[in-house]
Amino acid sequence: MKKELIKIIKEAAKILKEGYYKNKKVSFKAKKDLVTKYDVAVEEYLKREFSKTFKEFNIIAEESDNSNLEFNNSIIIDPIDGTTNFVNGVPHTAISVGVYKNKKPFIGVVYNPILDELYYAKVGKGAYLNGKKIKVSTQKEFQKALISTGFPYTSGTNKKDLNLVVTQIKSILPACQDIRRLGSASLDLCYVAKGVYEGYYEMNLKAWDVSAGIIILTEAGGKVSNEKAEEYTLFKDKYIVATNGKIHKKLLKHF
Ligand code: LIP
Repeated sequence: MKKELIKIIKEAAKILKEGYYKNKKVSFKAKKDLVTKYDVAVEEYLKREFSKTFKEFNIIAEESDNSNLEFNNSIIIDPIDGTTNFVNGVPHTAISVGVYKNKKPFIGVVYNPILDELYYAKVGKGAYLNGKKIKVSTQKEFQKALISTGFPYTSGTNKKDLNLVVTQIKSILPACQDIRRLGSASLDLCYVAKGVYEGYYEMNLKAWDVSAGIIILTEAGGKVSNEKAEEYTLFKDKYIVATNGKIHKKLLKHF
């Protein structure tokens, strides 16, 4: 499956890359939630090619109506993760594709065509960046940990969510080395996987933001949970907490 999957993703990425360097008309799904014709075009291409090639999977995708689809043998697509970056010319934007068999993780691919970085992992086989094995960092000290987060779209309209974001930063920032906000959940997870960040957390993400990244991070030796230290469940949990494993408990104390 690997070869065909990557071939299709790299082909779709040409649409993303072309759009990245153009002036774009932006539509708003919600106050902070953007979409462009490129999100739709990348998604349509992936859906068409995946459904021809991988007939045993249904396809759950960000810009589609998924209401009649059951999550089981599924390919979960975010055509452009980091759309705000894509629109504004910040080169942290990626296609994210998570493949699940019987709801269980199978393969994750995250491809940033601007930086030409392809992250790939198959369960049990390790995680790779452009073909080279990646591993999480070995840092155990929270004070030396670089943590990443994201701000949910709901923070523009929902006071409670905005307050939660602020409360967590107030608690975590003095305790760690520093905090980053890259703007693409799938890449944030890959950055923990390759040892750049020690940890990452965010609320209100959708399954397509993280379906691939959690496979890549787990295969790189990391740990993923919800804020209560329970297994993270796609389509259900409010928070994702993802780390190198060594600082997991220390990060969870701040929730
Ligand atoms: C985005 C995430 C980002 C998060 C945004 C949004 P999109 O995904 O990757 O980390 O902060 O709220 O969910 O909408 O660009 O695919």
